[in-house]
Amino acid sequence: MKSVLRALAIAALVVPFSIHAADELSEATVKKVDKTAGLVTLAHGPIANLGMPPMTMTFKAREPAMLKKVKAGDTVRFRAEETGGAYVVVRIEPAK
Ligand SMILES: [Cu+2]
Repeated sequence: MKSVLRALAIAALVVPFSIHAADELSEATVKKVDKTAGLVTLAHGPIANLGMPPMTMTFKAREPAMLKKVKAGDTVRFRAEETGGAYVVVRIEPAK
């Protein structure tokens, strides 16, 4: 019984954090867009949800059509997730 209460207490703490983390966006400057291959190279700031420090790297877009609204030189906000060992951009938008 004690362990059940403990599990519930942990869930109560973790769930709101997870909901917030799912919305978290990182910032980047677009270096290169390859719409055909569905790849985008970003000079990105820290990515908290992946524990990744700032760097320049190439991501796969979840859908190549996502890349129509961004171009090299743009400042963007994006969400990347690790899927099957690859880093995939699941959301990307020009920063306002
Ligand atoms: Cu990176």
